[in-house]
Amino acid sequence: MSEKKVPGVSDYEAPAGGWGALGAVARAVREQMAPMRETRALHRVNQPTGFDCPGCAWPDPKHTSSFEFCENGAKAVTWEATSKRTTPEFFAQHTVSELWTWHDHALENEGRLTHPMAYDQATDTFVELSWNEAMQRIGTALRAQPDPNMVEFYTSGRASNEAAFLYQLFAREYGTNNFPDCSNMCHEATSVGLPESIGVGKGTVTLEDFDHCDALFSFGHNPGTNHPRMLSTLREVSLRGVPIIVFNPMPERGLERFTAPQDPVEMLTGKSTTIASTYYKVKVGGDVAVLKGMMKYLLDTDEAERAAGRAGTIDHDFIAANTTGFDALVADLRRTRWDAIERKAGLTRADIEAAAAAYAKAERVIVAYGMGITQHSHGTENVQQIANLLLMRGNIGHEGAGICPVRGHSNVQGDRTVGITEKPNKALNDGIRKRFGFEPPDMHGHDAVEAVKAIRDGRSRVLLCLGGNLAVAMSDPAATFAAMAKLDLAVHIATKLNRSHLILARESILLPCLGRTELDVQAGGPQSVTVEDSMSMVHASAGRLKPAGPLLKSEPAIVAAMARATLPDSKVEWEAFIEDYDRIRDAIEAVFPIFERFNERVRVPGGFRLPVAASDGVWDTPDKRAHFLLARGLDEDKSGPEDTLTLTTLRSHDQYNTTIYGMDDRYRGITGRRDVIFIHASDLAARGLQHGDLIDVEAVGKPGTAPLAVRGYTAVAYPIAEGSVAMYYPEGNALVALESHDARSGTPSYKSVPVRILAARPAAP
Ligand SMILES: Nc1nc2c(c(=O)[nH]1)N[C@H]1C(S)=C(S)[C@@H](COP(=O)(O)OP(=O)(O)OC[C@H]3O[C@@H](n4cnc5c(=O)[nH]c(N)nc54)[C@H](O)[C@@H]3O)O[C@H]1N2
Ligand SMILES: Nc1nc2c(c(=O)[nH]1)N[C@H]1C(S)=C(S)[C@@H](COP(=O)(O)OP(=O)(O)OC[C@H]3O[C@@H](n4cnc5c(=O)[nH]c(N)nc54)[C@H](O)[C@@H]3O)O[C@H]1N2
Ligand SMILES: [Mo]
Repeated sequence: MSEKKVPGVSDYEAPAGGWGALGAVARAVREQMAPMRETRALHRVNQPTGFDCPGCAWPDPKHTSSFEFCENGAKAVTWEATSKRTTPEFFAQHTVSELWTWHDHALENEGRLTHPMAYDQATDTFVELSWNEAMQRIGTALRAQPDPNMVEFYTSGRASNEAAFLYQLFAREYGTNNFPDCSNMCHEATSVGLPESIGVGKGTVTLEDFDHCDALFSFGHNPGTNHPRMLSTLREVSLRGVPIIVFNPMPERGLERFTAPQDPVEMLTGKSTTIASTYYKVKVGGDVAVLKGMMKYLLDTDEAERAAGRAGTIDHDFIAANTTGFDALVADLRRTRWDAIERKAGLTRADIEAAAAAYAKAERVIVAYGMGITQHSHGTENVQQIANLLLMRGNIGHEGAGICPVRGHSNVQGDRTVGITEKPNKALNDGIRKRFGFEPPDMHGHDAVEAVKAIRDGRSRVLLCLGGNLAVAMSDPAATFAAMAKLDLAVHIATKLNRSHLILARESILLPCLGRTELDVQAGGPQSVTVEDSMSMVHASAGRLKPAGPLLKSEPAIVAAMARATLPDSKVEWEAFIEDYDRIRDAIEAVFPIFERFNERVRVPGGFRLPVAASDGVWDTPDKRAHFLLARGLDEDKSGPEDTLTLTTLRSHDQYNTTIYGMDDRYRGITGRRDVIFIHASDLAARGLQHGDLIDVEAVGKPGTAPLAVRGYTAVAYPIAEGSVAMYYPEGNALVALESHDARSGTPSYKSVPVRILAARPAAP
């Protein structure tokens, strides 16, 4: 970084984890919680009899005997279990017009919602109403819609299996498959790409596979911040001497070195474990080029090795026995030129070949990836090229090898498993028909981007949100906010106030719900819910804290109440379900046979794994084979003029998606601010700009239209890949057009926005 002093910008030299992490937890606890509540909450995270951490979807080690320390898990827990409250008195004191001017951090930092509230136009405030009245209003509005497809049922991935199952049941009995959900903005490229490749839209590895791999590749995810418990896994892999090869445009500290807070020696001596054995700063959007380059190397060396009478670098027996499409892939790779690969990847042929050689040397390889792969205009192709690379050496379907999409929200995978999908398959609809005796709709519904467009165009009039902050998470806030202001009814089931709640529909209702940490008592006694992690492990979660207020209801109970208010002749036994969630689980089992003996198996500590055929080398595709699939050429998506940079949007260390815990990003050396753009010194110099300069960022859009832009950001010279720039999410959404998404999966291109940067213009008079 340059010598010039810029407020809030410095170098962070320490490893990930360590005392810095412990200090951050102490701070989170101090700021949010009363001491008793905190200790009781933190010691129950991810314990067999405790609750599932709402922080991320990384699995728990088999035998969790001690509390696995995780800074960001602790922040997620303290944020939910806070002693602060957003009460009717608070709402009476602040008009919505005033709240709109607050920072996102300030809104949520008021604490937990305590009462059902509805917007009152006369006073421009939210005012209390009874649960009964709220439900009546919702039921009346839903019954008044001329077409059930004018209602959107949004889900954020924190919802439990039980809540999500009831929610999809309600929507389907009501008559729509409009299920926009956070997964559409997240791992949808995985859900669309992998079934075509290997017959299942989920990861194939288990946590135990990490004990057996002999090479590990990481593409586009930041475990130090977003799945910190993965650092313990990576550390063990590194300590076994296994190469960990990283492709990421940013130097992420958690992928570089880690001091394990559980390791007294590391903590007391200040030592750390090196994580990445090699770190390649690939250009933003350059992963397809890297993957193709690695596969090209395999082709070339395979021939040479065989010619020399040695074992080749490609597993032809596996390919012949298990796959189709290899010849087309070979032809595609032969056509792809190294100069195009190098330009697109921003890496040399020698670099890519070195990575490929490490891959070829290993017998059991895992590839882990995150949003750096999926959130691109070619996200599905990215995912499928990873599958190709693995299939070329038979690295899917046996111990120590496989593909590992690192999921986001703690139950985003489970929500999809239990029916949150806008494209139901026959088995799902048959299951519902058989168990419940109503006819579920076949027609495809809306995903997240389509839902916002439908609302914008007046084709949808009602938005129900089971958690989340859709307006802020979605691309192009100007367009999205304006769309949502046209709704007839917006209903938010939420724990905390956020900006989406403040975008007023003709009628806006907030319904406060219990969080993961809290006791959920129904007529049948205390209840537990279930979740599925990134590795298809399903286990129970039961909170123990006293609820944040006496009026809070559980998510399943709220969904059931909305259904009863809307569907007087419902065929579903809503009341019985809420008395005892075991009955919901029995119904899940009836609709989805993979949940056989659900209630029995989920009571075993640690839970059980849902079947993933590809983990056993069984390909659940129409022709029962795995498929090599092609990506477009590398020259086709040249975007914009010469001075174009590619912007990616990232999470800071102090946020959970749109929830901003604080304004610091410790590992990247940023303190007290988020209005920065990370850029390579050479890219600054080429534009006559300097570290610390105020700049404007303009998206390169359709010629002749006003560009999406953000103004007055501070340039931070940073060792990011040249030609790439990075900003924080959600601020960066102001540069992403609604139309800019993967054509195959609909995933917005949050991580490949062509932009231009300019010295800041003074604000218009
Ligand atoms: N504390 C915390 N935990 C979280 C979340 C959170 O916000 N905070 N969010 C949760 C959710 S919903 C999700 S989906 C996950 C997200 O977890 P990640 O997938 O780690 O999410 P991002 O912060 O978006 O980081 C993406 C990483 O990809 C890199 N990257 C960006 N563009 C590219 C590219 O083109 N190629 C490559 N190879 N790399 C690239 C970035 O430098 C960054 O390191 O985390 C979950 N866990
Ligand atoms: N530019 C850019 N945009 C992105 C991304 C990116 O990387 N870059 N990432 C995308 C990704 S991966 C995702 S997953 C989406 C996230 O999109 P969402 O899932 O919609 O957003 P969150 O910020 O996770 O939602 C936070 C809100 O959830 C509510 N909440 C918290 N806990 C609970 C609970 O237990 N129950 C209920 N009912 N409500 C609760 C609170 O009110 C809180 O304000 O954003 C996407 N948007
Ligand atoms: Mo996500």
